[in-house]
Amino acid sequence: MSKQECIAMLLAGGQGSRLGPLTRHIAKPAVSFCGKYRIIDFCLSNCAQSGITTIGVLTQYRPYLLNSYIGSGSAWDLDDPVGGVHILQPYQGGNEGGWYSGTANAVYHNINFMDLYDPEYVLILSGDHIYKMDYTEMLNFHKEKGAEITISTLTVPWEETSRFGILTADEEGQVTQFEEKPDHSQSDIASMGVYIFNWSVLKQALLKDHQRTDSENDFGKNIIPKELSEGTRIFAYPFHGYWRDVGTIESYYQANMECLGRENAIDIFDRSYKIYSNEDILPAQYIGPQALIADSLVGNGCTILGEVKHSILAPGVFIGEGADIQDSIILPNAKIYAQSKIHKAIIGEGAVLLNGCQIGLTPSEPLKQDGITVVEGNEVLDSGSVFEAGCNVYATAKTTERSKQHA
Ligand code: ADQ
Ligand code: ADP
Repeated sequence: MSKQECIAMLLAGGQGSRLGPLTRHIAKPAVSFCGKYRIIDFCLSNCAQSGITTIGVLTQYRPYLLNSYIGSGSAWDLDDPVGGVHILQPYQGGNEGGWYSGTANAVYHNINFMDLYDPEYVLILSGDHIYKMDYTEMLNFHKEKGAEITISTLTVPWEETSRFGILTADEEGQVTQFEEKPDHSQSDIASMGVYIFNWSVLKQALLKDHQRTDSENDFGKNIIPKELSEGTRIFAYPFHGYWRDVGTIESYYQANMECLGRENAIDIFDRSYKIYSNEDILPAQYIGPQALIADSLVGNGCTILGEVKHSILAPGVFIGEGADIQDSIILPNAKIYAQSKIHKAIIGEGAVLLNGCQIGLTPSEPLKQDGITVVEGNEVLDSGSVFEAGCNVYATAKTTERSKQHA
């Protein structure tokens, strides 16, 4: 295998428990985004634009759709004959293998894969981030600083610091302090969870971490603080563009909706930096004679007979006559039949809502989840089903019935 200067390891395998009903059937990075993409498209497109064509995708949870979606990687121009995109699933057997316990453990289990390419640098990425970033600029920064580890950073609102790894750096950009998700933060500079490591430093760090019985084998909780305490040269690379971690229902909903506002959103219309996707080939949208559509993004293969306002419809969605969709995200191939009303909701991939369903219209008491109602993928809701605002439909009565029958 020939040597590569920089390869990427993409953490795509977490269970995504915070996205709840949307990831019941699909791994988080394969969840649809913005009427056209799947979340992983952003990282894969960034790699392609940065000339990084060897990527290990670390996945363990419901990998089938992710596997078939990534395919050969050709959609992102990543079907490199030397490198390419490789899906690395955990394996059982011998003393090694088993489920990945934490982010660092997932990378540890693939040391052999990285050794095959003998890289100078390894870029660690998360599969649930929406952003456009040329990683070559970060790599140049890493080289100029003589860093051993570089963390990509941005400034976050003070009230959100407890969601991130928070750091302080000196005038040169060298990291002096790092704390994972602190209760009380002294700084508003956050780690994006995007790291460049010198391969020799990463390998040693992973081997040492694996020996520690008190480690959770996580980059933010264990590897970075430990390396900092041992004097490793860690630098903070300041990123200034749009970046969102869409790992929760609220952040996922918000990042989608920001695309409608167009300001303070990812610029999906910028043709000089394209986001590629491996969408199915579908026919053009059909807009019926009574349909009304405003302030919305509508994917290919949709049929719209009713009204759609300030919403995002992914490919293959059906909206029946007299249906009314507002402030909502309808994921691929969901079918909303006649006279159904949907406000501020996310309807999961392949869900079917029969005639006259009402989702998110009646306020719940007290209002939950910022009022976002979620219907699980592949769920079939009977005619006239009513779900109050903020209701997370993890399992409807029907699913419970079905699972009882199978038990
Ligand atoms: P978190 O986002 O909380 O913090 P976490 O969700 O644990 O980190 O994992 C990051 C990525 O790795 C996610 O894409 C997740 O799906 C994936 N992942 C998790 N466990 C995995 C496993 N066992 N195998 C494969 N993939 C796995 C991190 C950093 C913070 C930083 C934030 C920025 O720890 O310091 O501020 O990211 O969002
Ligand atoms: P969230 O942050 O939404 O809870 P993550 O993507 O961070 O989701 O993953 C949650 C956790 O679930 C991770 O720590 C991961 O290691 C664990 N996990 C994912 N898949 C499995 C699995 N198949 N078996 C055991 N644990 C898993």
